[in-house]
Amino acid sequence: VKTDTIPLKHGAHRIDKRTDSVMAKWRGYGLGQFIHWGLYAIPGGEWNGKTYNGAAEWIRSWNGIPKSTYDSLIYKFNPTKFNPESWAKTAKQMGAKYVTITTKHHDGFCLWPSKYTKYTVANSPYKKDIIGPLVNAYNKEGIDVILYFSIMDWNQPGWRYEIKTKEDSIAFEGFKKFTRNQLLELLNKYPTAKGLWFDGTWDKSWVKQAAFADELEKEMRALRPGLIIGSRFRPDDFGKRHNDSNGRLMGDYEQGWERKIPNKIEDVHGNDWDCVMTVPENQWGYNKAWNGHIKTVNELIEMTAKCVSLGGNFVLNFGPKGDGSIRKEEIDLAAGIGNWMRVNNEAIYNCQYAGLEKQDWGYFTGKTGSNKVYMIIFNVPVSGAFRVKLPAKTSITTASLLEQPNTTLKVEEISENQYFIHTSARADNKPFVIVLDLNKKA
Ligand code: FHN
Repeated sequence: VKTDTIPLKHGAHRIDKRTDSVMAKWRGYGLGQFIHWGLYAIPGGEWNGKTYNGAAEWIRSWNGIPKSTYDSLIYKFNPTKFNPESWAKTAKQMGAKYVTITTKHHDGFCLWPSKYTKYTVANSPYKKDIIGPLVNAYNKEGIDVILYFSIMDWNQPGWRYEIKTKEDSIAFEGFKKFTRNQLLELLNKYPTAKGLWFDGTWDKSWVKQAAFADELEKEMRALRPGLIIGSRFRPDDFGKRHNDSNGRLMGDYEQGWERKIPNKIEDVHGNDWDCVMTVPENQWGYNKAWNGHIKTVNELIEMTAKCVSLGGNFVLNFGPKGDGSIRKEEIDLAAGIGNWMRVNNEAIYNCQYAGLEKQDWGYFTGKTGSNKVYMIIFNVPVSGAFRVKLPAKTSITTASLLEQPNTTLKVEEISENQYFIHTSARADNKPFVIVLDLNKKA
């Protein structure tokens, strides 16, 4: 048991994981969808014929673009092909159990008609709310919604990166009020949202707001009991983020796994976590160019399996186009992942770390309170035999393929608690799942 050595007024609120049903459901999602959509989708990484190689949603910060010119993209926001039902169907088809949607990214443009700024959909040619119809469409498909919200807001006059003068301080106090108003507005407007996914909280100005952020977090949780908030929201008394100065996680889950996945269970320190991943190297908003390596269906399934095997959720990002349609590459990936998920989702949904030693063929997942463990296979040994090591007093009752539950696979005990599972050669080159029924002797 860790003891806290540094007295904190605004440190972690809890020592262990949440045990309530909302969080248990979150833990069982396994696979999610992220959506980055906003004005940046209109230029799509290109400005006056020049390609911007950085992340498309950051194009406003590119020196070549006057800020006011970027901000006037609001007058071009008219996504005539936006169809929330078809977005939700794509996510459903992929097998996503939750979606995280950018209500406001760093540029400050709000996809809902916020009362607190003019920089919203309401003042675009489109005029209508985007978030409400999306929440309804996803909920209708049985998909939970988490609202992404960037604290950093390039459009707000009160936003500061650092507070250096009295004027900065006055401006930033106004900005804090605005932020609180917007967050309470979102929670009141979209009451079925399960949580908030914060971003843009790394600047010197915000990391000094421990008391304000702590109070606001408590207020939001009181308004929406069960609300899920990750570790990117508030700093502690000393400006530490994610983990407080005593090393305890601040928030319901670790939000540090962006475009990277832990390698072993020790890396996650017993926390809940999600991994958010882009399809190319680092593009969240729509970028026409999509340079470099584009992840394949099999890679993304492997990432999903790896995350679940280490107790996390895998969240795949989509960057819809400015007209509201989703690019073909993303539709195809969703379909490909979905084809696999339809057959094998038992090894992903409500699954966790199985407590077994990792082997070279892939990843173990398991369900709490079940005797079954799943071997998600990505590398087939030339011998066709898959090694399994079990803890003492545990043996294998049966082994079968998840896709063909009636076939029994040969289990060979090679030494105490070590086995080979034998399969016949496979015609395709797709990941597959072996189910082990274990016998745990008392
Ligand atoms: O700067 C953003 C980036 O554009 C994107 O939204 C990602 C998603 O996790 N978050 C920030 C970088 O951490």
